[in-house]
Amino acid sequence: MSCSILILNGPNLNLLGTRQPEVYGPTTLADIEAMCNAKAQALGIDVVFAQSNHEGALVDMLHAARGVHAGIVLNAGAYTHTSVALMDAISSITVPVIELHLSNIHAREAFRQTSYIAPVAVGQICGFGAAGYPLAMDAILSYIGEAQ
Ligand code: CA2
Repeated sequence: MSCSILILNGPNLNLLGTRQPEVYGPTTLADIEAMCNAKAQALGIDVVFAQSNHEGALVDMLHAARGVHAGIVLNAGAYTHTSVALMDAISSITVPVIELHLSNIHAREAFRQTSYIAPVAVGQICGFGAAGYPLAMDAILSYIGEAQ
């Protein structure tokens, strides 16, 4: 059976490329999805790309990943800095999660330097803009032993 990974995006990331390109870059989420699909095809793996502005919907998608996806790349957006619910959801599934951010959250406002995701993630990639997505795919595949 082919390996499948979930790439999950949180609030406001649907607006990427439309505002604040100096912070988040000019690339749209659709561009990033196409990049991830092309990489998955080249690697011979399956990828599901999703986005929601709703915390509970993100929790539901994390739960639904059990038994379906071998790993998850999660850009939880601003919920990174607030959501005990997402932290508990990651803790309650056995699917490994890589935390991802476009920007370097450690070089920004103090409130962005706290992550509820980091303590329950395998690791974190941030500060590389859209290029972080394929990097995070490599990271989760390496972690689960599917690196090619
Ligand atoms: O750097 C990241 O990837 C973030 O997860 C992006 C979140 C931010 O709250 C996190 O601290 C870091 C915000 C995403 C907002 O995306 C926008 C896209 C276009 C215009 C405005 C915001």
